[in-house]
Amino acid sequence: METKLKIAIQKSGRLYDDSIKLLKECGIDFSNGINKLKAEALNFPLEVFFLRDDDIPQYVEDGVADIGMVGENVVLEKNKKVKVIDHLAFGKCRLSIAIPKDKKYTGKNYLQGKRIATSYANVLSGFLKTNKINAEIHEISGSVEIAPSIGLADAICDLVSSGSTLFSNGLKEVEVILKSEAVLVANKSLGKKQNEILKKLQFRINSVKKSKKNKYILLNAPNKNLDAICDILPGMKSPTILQLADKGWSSVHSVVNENDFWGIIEKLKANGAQGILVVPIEKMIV
Ligand code: PRT
Ligand code: ZN
Repeated sequence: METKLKIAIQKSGRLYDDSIKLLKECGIDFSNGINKLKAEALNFPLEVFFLRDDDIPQYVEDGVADIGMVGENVVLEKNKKVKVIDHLAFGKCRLSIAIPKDKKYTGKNYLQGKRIATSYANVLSGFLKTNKINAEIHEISGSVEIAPSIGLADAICDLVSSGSTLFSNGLKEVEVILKSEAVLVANKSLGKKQNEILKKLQFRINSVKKSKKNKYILLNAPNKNLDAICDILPGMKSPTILQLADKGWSSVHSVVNENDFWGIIEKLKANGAQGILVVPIEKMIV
C-alpha cells in the first residue's frame, strides 16, 4: 500500500481557510466537505485530518497525525513533544496582557499581586516567572476579555490581532508576551517514507511562501542608465534585458522582494525608468 503523510489542520475557525488555501496553492487537491473528519488528496500522498486546533499538538505527538498546521501559541501552551519545522506566514497574532484603559500602567511591576484571566496559563506562568512577578492566574476557556468588567480579574492575557476586541471591552494592551503565526509541526520520529513526502511538501510550501514575498517587475529603461538600473534590481541571478524596437531603450525584467519594494521603485524612477509593471508571482523555485 502506498505510504501517505497524515496532516492535521483546523476543522473550522481562523486557521481553516488559510490552511486549505496553502495546500491548494501547493497543487494538492482534495474534497473538503462540511463535517468531514478526513480527506484523501487526489494527486499527492497526503491524508488530511480536520481537528480542533487545541488537539493538534497531541495528535502529532502521538503519531496519529504525522504533521499539523497550528498556531505557535497553541504549540507553546500545550507543550507537547513535537518539532516546529516551518513558519507559515498566516494566523498572525500576539499574546498580550491588557488592563482596564483607565488604569495607569507603571511597567511589569504593576502586575504584582494582580489577578490575570487567561486561556494561556502555561505561557503566562512562564512569562511571570521570568519576570519575577507574583500574580494569580485565573484560567478560563473563553470570553477572557470580559473578566475585568465582571470583577473576575484585574488584567487579562489573550490573543490580539486588530486590537478591536480589547478596545470595545475598555481594555488596553500593555505587554506583548508572544508573537505568533501558524506553524508546521511534525512528529519527532517520522518514518523514512513520511520524511520523503514531507520534504516534497515543504519544498512546495516554501515556493509558495517565497512567491508571496516577491513581485515580478517589468520596466522600460533608457540604455544610458542600464547599469545604474541593473544595480538597483538584484533579480534572482541578474535582471533580464531585452532590446526595445525603439533604439536607445530596453525592457528590464526582475524579481523584487516586497520589503524593499517601494524604495526600489523610487530609485528606478529617479534613474529614468518608465512604464513600470508589477506582477504577482504564483510559485517561485530557486
Ligand atoms: O474550534 P477550535 O478550538 O479549533 O478553534 P478556536 O476557537 O480555539 O481558535 P480560533 O479559530 O479562534 O483561532 C485559531 C488560531 O488563530 C489561534 O490559536 C491563533 O493562532 C490564531 N489567531 C490569529 C487568533 C487571532 N488571530 C485572534 N484574533 N485566534 C484568536 N483571536 C481572537 C482573540 O482570542 C480575541 O478574542 O480574536 C479576538 C481578538 O481579535 P482582535 O482582532 O479584536 O484583536
Ligand atoms: Zn481551540
